[in-house]
Amino acid sequence: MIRGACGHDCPDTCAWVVEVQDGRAVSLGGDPEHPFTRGTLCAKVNHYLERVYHPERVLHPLRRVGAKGGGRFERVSWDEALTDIAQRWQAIIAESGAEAILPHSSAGVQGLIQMQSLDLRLFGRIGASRLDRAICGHVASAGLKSTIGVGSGIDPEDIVHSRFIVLWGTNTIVTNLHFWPYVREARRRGATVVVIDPVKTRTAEEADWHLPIRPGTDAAFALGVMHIMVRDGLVDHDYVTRYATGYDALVERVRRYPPSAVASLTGISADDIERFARTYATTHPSLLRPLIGLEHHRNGAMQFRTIACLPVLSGAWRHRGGGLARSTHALHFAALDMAAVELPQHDTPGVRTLNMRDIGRDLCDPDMAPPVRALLVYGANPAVSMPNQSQVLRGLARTDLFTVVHDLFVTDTARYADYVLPATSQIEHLDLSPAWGHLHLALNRPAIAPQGESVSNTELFRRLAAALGRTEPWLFESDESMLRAALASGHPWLDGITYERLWAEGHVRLNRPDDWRPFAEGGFPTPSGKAELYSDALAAAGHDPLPAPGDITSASGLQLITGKTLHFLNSGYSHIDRHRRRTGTLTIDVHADDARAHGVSDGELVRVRSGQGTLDAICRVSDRVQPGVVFMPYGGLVDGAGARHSVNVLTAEAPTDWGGGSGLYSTFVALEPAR
Ligand SMILES: Nc1nc2c(c(=O)[nH]1)N[C@H]1C(S)=C(S)[C@@H](COP(=O)(O)OP(=O)(O)OC[C@H]3O[C@@H](n4cnc5c(=O)[nH]c(N)nc54)[C@H](O)[C@@H]3O)O[C@H]1N2
Ligand SMILES: Nc1nc2c(c(=O)[nH]1)N[C@H]1C(S)=C(S)[C@@H](COP(=O)(O)OP(=O)(O)OC[C@H]3O[C@@H](n4cnc5c(=O)[nH]c(N)nc54)[C@H](O)[C@@H]3O)O[C@H]1N2
Ligand SMILES: [Mo]
Repeated sequence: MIRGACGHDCPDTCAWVVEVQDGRAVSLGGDPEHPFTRGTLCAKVNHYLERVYHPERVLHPLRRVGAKGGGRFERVSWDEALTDIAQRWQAIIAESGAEAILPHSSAGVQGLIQMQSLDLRLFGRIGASRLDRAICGHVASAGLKSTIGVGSGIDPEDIVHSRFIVLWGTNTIVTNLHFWPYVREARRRGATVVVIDPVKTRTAEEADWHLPIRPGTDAAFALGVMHIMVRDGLVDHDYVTRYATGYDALVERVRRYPPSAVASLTGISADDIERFARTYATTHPSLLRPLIGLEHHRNGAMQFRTIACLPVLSGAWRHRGGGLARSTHALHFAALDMAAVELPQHDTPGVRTLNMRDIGRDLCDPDMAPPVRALLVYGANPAVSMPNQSQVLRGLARTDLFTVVHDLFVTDTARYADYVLPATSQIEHLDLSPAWGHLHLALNRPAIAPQGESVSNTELFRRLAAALGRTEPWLFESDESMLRAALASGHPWLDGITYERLWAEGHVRLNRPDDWRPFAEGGFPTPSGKAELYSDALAAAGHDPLPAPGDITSASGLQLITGKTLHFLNSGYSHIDRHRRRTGTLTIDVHADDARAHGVSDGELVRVRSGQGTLDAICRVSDRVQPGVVFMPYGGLVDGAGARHSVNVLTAEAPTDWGGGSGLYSTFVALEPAR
């Protein structure tokens, strides 16, 4: 039995145990001793070994034969591949400078060193373009930071102490399944669970109260709630006076948002806004639990900034289980010594940063100086996951672009690669697994040898460094040595949590104090040290210094939400038959009124048209969506015409207000019968 942890981009970071016989993994199951995993995995990872031993897995370096996008490759040796890659890169560096090389990576493998260590060192050293990995979480963090100084909050496990829980733009049962038992436990102890989501998700169906809000209007809703709290004397003035700045200015601002006005913005009735505000402000502990849904809007950061004012006004932070609970990543990374892992002191200064969201635009920009001439994609599948898919594919199809993809499968992106290099699965490499949904730190031990000629991300970068003729010893540091360095931070939350202990026990919870209430007595890590209801920093950056509805996109058409699905992990698993069969052809959920207005009916193939592109999908007339909103599953799916398409054909780069993200859900579409 070998202990490890799931490496997928998911808040749960489950711990697992792998049984190996004769070098082959024969079973993989949830670790019953892990408090969060509780011995169960999920619809995807229950079949992880099918992924490991999948016949379509890339096991050797491949070189393209035929046209880009055709997906035809021949096997080559590692030596051939590395020699050619190094020569091509060196020629590009000589002609255009190292910024012409763009590494594009995401959280495809979510672990400490496989996600960001030797890659950052190598590319920082040679001065390649830097990547702003801002598609997920950055906007939420940036928005929350403007108000409370952090993007995290309380330990999510403390939700069991809460009595009023708001799952705000998160589909817990689908995307954060292992958190649901905690929600249920809180409910058993008497908590009310509210879901605020434009879509009646599985989570919304399970809630005590579902508020089907109009997309992108959550900040307006929060302003309405604060209006009532101020009006009815439901503000914790003692807390606000001691620990917040800008209250008087906020009071002026929220006067403009009486329930009637907010009702017409949000689609939530004035009565429901009144009831929510009263219950929220008078029930303690009360907890807001947002994840990502709110950030994929043009006004994403302002949405987070504004809802973060609620627990300040209510004083919810005083109570155990009160306040706000979002990603715990920042808590893990604050404890671990990341500088020792990334060695930023060796970075080439003054190098440009390109936002991952703009990959299509950047690859197609003839005026970019220097142009992107080489692309290395690892732990990401931008052909599916980034906005404006048609433009991304046009960029990837450029014959003068040299593309290398490191992955376990020939992904939609890899089909355009000059070289595809084989990556190890999570049971074949070593890593430390900080989680963004809880405070348990796990060590992922390799259970089997790398399959075929696959290599881990860290080994790939050691090989690339050697092929490029680099000799700095820190470009070749071993995995174990980097993990030990990260653990040796001296941070009190890591006291007694050693490599040896993790090796033996598999996972340990960070030493957060018992009854940890980070902001019970203020201490917000903002410039002023207080919760900033008015923000000078935002004013200086040219934003509204006060909470506001933000730019509520109101184009004509139906607003398209493209959310996560049960059987896929972003684009992952979409090529595996078991999962593909479950989800099948691309669908679009449409309210009956909209179906009638657009002349489309249930089960019919419809053409979905946005400003960016067109896609065919099967119409599902459904009361899961409200009038004016449609829902399509995100992932690599087969469209109505049998072609593989991403819903990102329909989305635009649409930069968020701040935080560098993309308003993926600020997309508007029209429908018509496809034939
Ligand atoms: N099964 C599965 N689990 C996953 C993933 C997966 O692909 N599959 N992906 C993982 C990743 S990368 C992430 S980031 C997390 C994301 O986890 P979540 O944030 O829970 O997931 P999303 O689907 O991005 O959005 C959540 C909800 O926000 C709602 N929403 C959209 N716009 C608005 C709005 O304006 N206001 C409100 N109130 N709600 C809105 C959507 O309808 C959706 O139900 O899930 C992770 N877990
Ligand atoms: N329309 C729409 N678009 C979205 C979203 C949405 O809700 N709607 N969600 C956004 C969000 S929140 C996110 S996080 C992004 C996700 O965007 P991506 O991260 O680009 O998407 P994934 O499909 O998770 O791609 C990860 C890839 O990493 C590979 N991989 C796994 N392990 C390893 C490894 O050890 N090494 C290497 N080299 N590769 C590995 C997997 O096989 C997979 O192909 O998508 C964003 N795009
Ligand atoms: Mo994400």
